[in-house]
Amino acid sequence: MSQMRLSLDQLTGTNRRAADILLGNDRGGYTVPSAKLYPFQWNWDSALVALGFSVFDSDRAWQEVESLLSAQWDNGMVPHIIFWKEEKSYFPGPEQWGTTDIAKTPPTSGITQPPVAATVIERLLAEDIDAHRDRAAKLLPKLDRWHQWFLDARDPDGRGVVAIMHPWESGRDNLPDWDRPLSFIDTTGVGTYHRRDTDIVNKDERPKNDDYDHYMALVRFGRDCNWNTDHIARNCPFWVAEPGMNAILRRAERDLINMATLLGQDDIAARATARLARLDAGFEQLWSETVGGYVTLDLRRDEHATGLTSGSWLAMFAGPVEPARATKMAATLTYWLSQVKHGVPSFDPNHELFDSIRYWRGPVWAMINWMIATGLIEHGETDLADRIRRDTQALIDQSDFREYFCPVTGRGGGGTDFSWTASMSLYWAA
Ligand code: 2M8
Repeated sequence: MSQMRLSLDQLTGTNRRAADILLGNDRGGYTVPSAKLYPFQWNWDSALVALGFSVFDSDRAWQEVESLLSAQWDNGMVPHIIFWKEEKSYFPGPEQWGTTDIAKTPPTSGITQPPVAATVIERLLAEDIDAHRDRAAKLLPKLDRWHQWFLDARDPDGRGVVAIMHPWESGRDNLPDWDRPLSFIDTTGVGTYHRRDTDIVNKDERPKNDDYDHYMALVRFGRDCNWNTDHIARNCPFWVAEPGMNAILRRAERDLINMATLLGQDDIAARATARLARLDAGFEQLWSETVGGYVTLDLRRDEHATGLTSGSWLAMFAGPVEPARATKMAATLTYWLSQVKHGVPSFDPNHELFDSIRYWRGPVWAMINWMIATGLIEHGETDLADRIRRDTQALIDQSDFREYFCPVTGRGGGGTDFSWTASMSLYWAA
């Protein structure tokens, strides 16, 4: 569809079906990622879904980001899940997060997710600056506070990279990068609980029970300190900086600067510029000469991960990568794509921990593909970007709008009628 503006009635075939998925997952001002598996509003899903809505209903696209940012905490954090309605089919729910005193109404989780919202809002604004100026102007201060929260809460020592305190914060839940940092966490106190996800989808496509024990230990850690960001930064047993989150934040700061400059919000532009300088410089710490790319850094141990992930390519989405490195990255990515039928796998297909169907340990995700392709185009790698776009649509054509896809066979995995897959098809890939 590639960003043409049409009315719903003008959409046909795959595009109409994608739009119908978004409308079917619309709960009135916010969209759930997938009706059964994820029945609430998720942070980066929502932002990315707004792009799909923007193809046929610009007002609804703005509502999506407005409802997301309306859940911002007083400290600036925009939570990763907003529990608008009571719904028992998802675990962990509001009781486990224990944020009712902090989040007010409705309850939310206690962590955040990659802040792709600014990048999305910049695109919504660019469609018609005069028409959308007032709506955007109201959101910029919220984005500014959220981005500032990242530096204050997740980089209090000023290293120039922001940490995640939970794998869920990265959005890439069971990436092999977390295995070693998680292995140091004591899970003896987590007790028994009932996972709901494996009631709905095949357990081979989900994180393992041992992963969930670690996830729950970290939720308990956050809840026990009432999500106190100082305590978390000093004591959380999981504290890693990863290229996906840091790249998306750097991109978000660039897009926030563009919008603030355009709308005359000079103080926001100045603050974002200062933050960006710190983040751009700090990102260098994620470069591993041994691995040959940007990798996760365990900040508690000052130790790089041993594999490249789909987040590594997001360095090109973040901003300019020096030509020699960009060329090397494009060559490695080309090699990855020669190893699988469809790209981009979420983890190095040659690494021993690659698992083609288990969630974030190998499968292809449409919205990551969009971000990677966007960065590639900005570095002149248009053929590679086009291959990724075509792969994305081929996967959807073969396996429908699934949560993610096996890079080897093209088989779909996880949830069905998935919002961000539909959004990416409609906005970009079809
Ligand atoms: C997945 O994560 C949630 C926890 O946040 C889960 O598995 O329960 C991830 O793919 C995440 O990136 C995504 O935002 C969420 C909803 O689609 O599902």
